[in-house]
Amino acid sequence: MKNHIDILPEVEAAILENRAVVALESTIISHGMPYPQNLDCAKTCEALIREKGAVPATMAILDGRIKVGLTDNDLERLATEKDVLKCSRRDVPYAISAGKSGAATVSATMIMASLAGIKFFATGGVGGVHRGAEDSMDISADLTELGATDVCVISAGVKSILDIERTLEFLETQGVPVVAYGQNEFPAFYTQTSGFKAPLRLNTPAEVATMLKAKWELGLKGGAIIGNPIPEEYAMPKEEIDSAINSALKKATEKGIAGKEITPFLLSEIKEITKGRSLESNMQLVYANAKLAAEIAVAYWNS
Ligand code: PSU
Ligand code: MN
Repeated sequence: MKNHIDILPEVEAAILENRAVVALESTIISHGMPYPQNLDCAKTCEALIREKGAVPATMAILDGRIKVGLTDNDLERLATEKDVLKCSRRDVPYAISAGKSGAATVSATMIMASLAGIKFFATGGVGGVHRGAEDSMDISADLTELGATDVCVISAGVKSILDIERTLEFLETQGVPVVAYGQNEFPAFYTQTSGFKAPLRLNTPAEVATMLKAKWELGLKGGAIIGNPIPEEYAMPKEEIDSAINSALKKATEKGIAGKEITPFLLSEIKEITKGRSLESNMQLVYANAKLAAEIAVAYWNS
């Protein structure tokens, strides 16, 4: 395995000593946010995780090597270079064989975390079942990864660019515990609520850690999603975000955008339409998730 993977010494030491480590993804850096906010967000997440007593490990592929934990210079490359691939599970082997650089989506980050022995991962939003998936069959590889790989993902829920109801159904089929943190409804990324009740509600990091311990002690493969609602002061007004999402979806259809391009396209359109307000919300919800992920990881490794 070490043929293809470099683990930062600080991260490796924490893993070997059973100390809390939190994985972070890099698609959000290379394809989810513009420069320089992307770099600022990546560095701030790492700092917040450290403040909570855990070690951050941002994941990516650089020049054909999987990197578990990135240096500031690596983060800068991912934030600025133009030819960074967006890598989900299927794209990882090619990026390695061709010596390319690739940003890791949720699915690829889960794989890299699992290879290194990391169990907790903070992101903004996971991919899901796209609206219209009954025709396009566009279902994110993140969802099947959650069914297969033992990593808990702390996110702000599922954006309403996606079909939230079908995403929750698909996760049930995959056997993935879906948790709303501290409320009954599953959160919808830019807003605290989605209109859909989550199958499960947990209220403390210790409750989440204990549930995962039970799952993995039983040998039940796969991850879990913790839906952490965006802090109220940064949530977007529902009408504003719904209208931005609908305009963005319409434009994507008109331009024939599909496949792996669609999520980055929609995020960038929504940011333009909301004059940057969605980007501020996006950054703040990622910070909240980084902090909660560190609290859960600390609770898990201290119990
Ligand atoms: N949602 C966001 N920002 C992102 C993504 C999702 O708000 O950057 C990224 C994540 O890396 C996620 C990926 O894993 O998009 C899903 O892409 P797709 O829809 O192509 O599966
Ligand atoms: Mn897709």
